[in-house]
Amino acid sequence: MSSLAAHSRWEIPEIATFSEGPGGLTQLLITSPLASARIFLHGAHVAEFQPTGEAPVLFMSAESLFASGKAIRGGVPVIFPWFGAHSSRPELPAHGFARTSTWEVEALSARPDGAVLVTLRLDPNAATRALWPHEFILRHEIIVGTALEMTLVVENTSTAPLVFEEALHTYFAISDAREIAVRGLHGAEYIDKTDNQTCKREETDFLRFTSETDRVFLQTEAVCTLEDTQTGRRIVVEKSGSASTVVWNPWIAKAATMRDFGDDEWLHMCCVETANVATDAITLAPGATHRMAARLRAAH
Ligand code: TA6
Repeated sequence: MSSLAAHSRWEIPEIATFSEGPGGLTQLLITSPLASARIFLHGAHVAEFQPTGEAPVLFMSAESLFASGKAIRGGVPVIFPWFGAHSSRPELPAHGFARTSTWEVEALSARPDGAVLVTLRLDPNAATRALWPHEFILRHEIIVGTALEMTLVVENTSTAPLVFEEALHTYFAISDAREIAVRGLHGAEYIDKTDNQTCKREETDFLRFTSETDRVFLQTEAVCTLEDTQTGRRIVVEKSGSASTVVWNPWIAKAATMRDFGDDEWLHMCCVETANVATDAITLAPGATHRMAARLRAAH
């Protein structure tokens, strides 16, 4: 049975429909009175989110690949079970396997208020076990409404503790990276990945981009706000179950090395990622479940 035929039973006419997207990837298109969204089963990847009457909230590279086994450059990559390069096996795919796996639909419904709820699920398979020999169930619960709510739910179905890193690696659409600031991280300790992983403390509440920026903030539950001084738009990022926030902009030189990213696209994006990484990695007891959630909304 084709992937589309297998999913047609979930469809909500005129609100939530499955179709073949770029690269033949199965996509769920949501058009509710509150917002529109595009979600790929590939990586349980929210690629687009646009509240009604607002500009798109998420950035998507015009050069992104859409292909089996390849990461999508933009939207919200789901990072699990490790962040960045694998700690002991550098040959393994960066940021783990969740974002390049095909997830299954477990639930899809519309709420009376017009929000659409979808749960995507990833179970272990030969490919995941070859990379990471552990048993788990991973769910991505997504609510598309005036805000975008994403919850990564990890269930430890094994008889041993599960240790993992995770992130909702959100790419935000902005007018000009030189004209925006990220508020909320004043005083937070971070690892500066552009300065030999040096540990520093954020001195300002108005983090601006003036060069390549790659900061892993630890032990912070802060609400972050992206302030676009050009458009006056603010995007608020609330979170729960997350002790880390990663802030990234590749800037000019790194952008030029990225094949799936336009040379000038660094101007129009920044990542503020809801995560549990490094010393904030999660150790989950057998049979236990962990939830990490991010809630994104545009505010004026
Ligand atoms: O979250 C920031 C980061 O870890 C950067 O170091 C950069 O590697 C970025 O993720 C993108 O990683 P990717 O594997 O998607 O190219």
